[in-house]
Amino acid sequence: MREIVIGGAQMGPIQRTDTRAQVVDRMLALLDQARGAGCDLVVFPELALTTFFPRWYMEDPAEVEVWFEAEMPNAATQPLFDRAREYGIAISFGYAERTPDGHHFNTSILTDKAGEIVGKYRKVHLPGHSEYDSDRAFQHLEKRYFEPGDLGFPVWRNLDAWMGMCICNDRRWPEVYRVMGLQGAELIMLGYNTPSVNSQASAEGLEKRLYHSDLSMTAGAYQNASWVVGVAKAGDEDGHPLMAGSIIVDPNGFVVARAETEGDELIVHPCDMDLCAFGKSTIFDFARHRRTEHYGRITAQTGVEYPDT
Ligand code: ING
Repeated sequence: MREIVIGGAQMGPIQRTDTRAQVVDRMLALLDQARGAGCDLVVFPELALTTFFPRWYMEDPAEVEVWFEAEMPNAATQPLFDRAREYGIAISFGYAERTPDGHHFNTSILTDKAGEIVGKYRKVHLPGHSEYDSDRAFQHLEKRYFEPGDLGFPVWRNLDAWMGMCICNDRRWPEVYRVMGLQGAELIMLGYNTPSVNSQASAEGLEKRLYHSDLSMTAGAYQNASWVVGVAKAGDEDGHPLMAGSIIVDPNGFVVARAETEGDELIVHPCDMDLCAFGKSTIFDFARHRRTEHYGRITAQTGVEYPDT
């Protein structure tokens, strides 16, 4: 049995005026709680260090840059890496990355139990828009502030298991799980910042949004016989509600742990990586069952191309 006790460290709202130090203190408190719960790995949300700033329209590049980290670890986050190493807990968290050559990504990192970064992922699927949209009740400007990820969907060996990451909107795209599943992923971790209400003010309820979030992650888990951990940044950020709903999903697609609040909350589950073996050797034995000669459209096309009738 290759058991990894996984903690999903859901975070409540981060206000625009909150400092990195205030946020890291909250992450440290969740890490302390995780140690008490015997966690081996803790997953934090997308953009865990700041408010979800893509909701704000900014034109001045200097105003945008303050949301980004030029290096990782850095002074603000070093205490997190130090304590994770002290506890022997691997961590994953998301942040806004500015590269030395000036590129901007919505990024997440993964460490080993010694606090060393063993993996980095850059969000591929950027929802929303890049210019100010006056029709929206609030903006969603990830396409303005981030470039699409350029690292693909890598999988790493860590804690004696094959694991990968994605971020937020990525979780809605089946290709994301499958590309990692085709690398043997047994655990897929992700953070998200998902508004509770629709920016087009349609009557899309919170219940429907939570259902779609669950549906995306439970399907991805089942169809690739992998654990999936989805961790929210939730609550009211400067008047903009984000939904919670953090979950841990087993390789059969069952939700085995779920957050109950919209605040800082740790959910924990002992995840036996060997539970992936049955699905990977029967229904989803990719080598035995997939017929790739028929899948060409999935990478040949971006949008719909109707058949000639
Ligand atoms: N947020 C949202 C997400 O994919 C969204 C965007 C909200 C899409 C609601 C569809 C419905 O969860 C991010 N940050 O990707």
